[in-house]
Amino acid sequence: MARHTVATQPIADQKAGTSGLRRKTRDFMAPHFLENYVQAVINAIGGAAEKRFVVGGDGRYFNDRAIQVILRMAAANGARGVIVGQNGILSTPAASHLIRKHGMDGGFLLTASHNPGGVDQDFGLKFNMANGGPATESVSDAIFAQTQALSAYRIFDAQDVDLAVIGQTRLGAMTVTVVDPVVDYAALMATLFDFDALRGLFAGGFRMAFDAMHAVTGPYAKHLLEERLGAPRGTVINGTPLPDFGGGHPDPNPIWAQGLMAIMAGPDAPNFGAASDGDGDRNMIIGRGAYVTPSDSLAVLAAHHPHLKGVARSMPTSAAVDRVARTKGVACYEVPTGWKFFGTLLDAGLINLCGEESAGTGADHVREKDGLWAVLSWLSVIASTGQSVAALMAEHWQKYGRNYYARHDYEAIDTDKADAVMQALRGSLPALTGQSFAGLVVTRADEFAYDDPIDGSHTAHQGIRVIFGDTARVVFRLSGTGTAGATLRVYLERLETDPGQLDQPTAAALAAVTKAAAAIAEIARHTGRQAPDVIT
Ligand code: VG1
Ligand code: CO
Repeated sequence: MARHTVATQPIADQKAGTSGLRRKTRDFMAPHFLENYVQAVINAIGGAAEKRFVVGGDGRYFNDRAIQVILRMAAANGARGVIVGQNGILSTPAASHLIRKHGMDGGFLLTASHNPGGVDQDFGLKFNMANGGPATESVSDAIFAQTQALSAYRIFDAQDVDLAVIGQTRLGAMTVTVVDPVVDYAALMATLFDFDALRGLFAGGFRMAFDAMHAVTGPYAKHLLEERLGAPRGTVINGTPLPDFGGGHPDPNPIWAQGLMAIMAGPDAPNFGAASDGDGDRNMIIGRGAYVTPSDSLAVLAAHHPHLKGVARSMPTSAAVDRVARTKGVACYEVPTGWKFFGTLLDAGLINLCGEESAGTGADHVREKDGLWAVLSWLSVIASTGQSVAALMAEHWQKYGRNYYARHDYEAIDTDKADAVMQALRGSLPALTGQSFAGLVVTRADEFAYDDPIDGSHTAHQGIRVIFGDTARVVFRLSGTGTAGATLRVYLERLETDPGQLDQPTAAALAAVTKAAAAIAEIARHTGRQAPDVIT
């Protein structure tokens, strides 16, 4: 086995977005692309000598090859050991847990999350730090700087490590420990939830459907729900991870989880439905005739939390959770989009619940959002209250009011046109306050920037906010996870507190805000798009 130092050149544009580096799979497969990025990560963290890492991914196409490259590079850079999920499989929250449990120095997570998989689809790599959470902005910046200065990477010439067999092997001086991807994560869940109560729920005839979307959560959900909690076989659907996720987007929302939506709308619908994404960090919650928006889900979990310390949400997430926090007298933080911004608050113990409008909910047990944790949290609320999802939502809205919410995505727009929308919005900000659109008066308009209260870091350009008094808001933001052109996200929200107006169709409830957003941003004029591609 020989160690090589391979000469290379910087590859343009290896800049991580909201959550790691995401590119077309063929880009990742191109000569030096993956190797350059991995070496840049290693350089940015001061080398890999004597360090230990977790490596695993969501099972998408190229996962297996990429892992072998990372193992050979870690060994060649002097790493002491790696923990790898069997067959290269680890959900993102499970990887976060392994990093924390074993005091590792970080983790390489092979995933493009909810993006589709396959040779002509998307691939991605996230680097997580010793706290188990995504690389912070400053580490991400350091990695990017390394990608631009790189002249060589180190790699071993070696046979593939057999990742099918649990146990320990060696790659040079580095130990490779192959672990069952589910066991430690399931053990962690057993410490967080009352499994007896949940078993009682299913023993009493409660039925659910969990859509793993042919992605990583299949084995985790089957073990936890069917084997540990006694839900009948077949509760987990699409439960075998496939390299192309069955051809769909493993994105748990009403658009992409259509099969589950159909089951939940059917005559014999189970009591509860849920889904998770490619790498297992997102969740969708649905009851009989009751889809729960992720923003509402966060608020309901906050309301029923037995010992809430503080909460946080990403800026575009609705203010539903803010109202719960106010009632409970706990702090509520507003951070930029992306889980990396929750890390310092969780590490400091200021919050123990956080979430995003994009189907992400989590807590302080790991440093990633956690799809199955959210599902078990909901099951726990249902078990302890004895109420249906619909009844829980109705009660919640009666008590706190309802934040009607929708996100409109305009996908794969020319980058120039998307930038033009944002530039024009930025330019219009100073004059917006006081103007009226569709009967709504702008009381504040700004571009969101964040000062982290713990590490003092400053993050700018995190979305344009246009606020209409206490009741309505629209946010415009460009996605940082796409791989083709730009995606413009328009987040619409309106608070309704009239007890007789809590059951409107969302589109109707948001009609005025939607109209105002169109007038303010002139998306059609800048992009030629008359309507969004996806509404969630
Ligand atoms: C999206 C979501 C964001 C989430 C990110 C990663 O980012 O909006 O809330 O944190 O995906 O989620 P963007 O920049 O496209 O809006 V995951 O599950 O894809 O790692
Ligand atoms: Co994800």
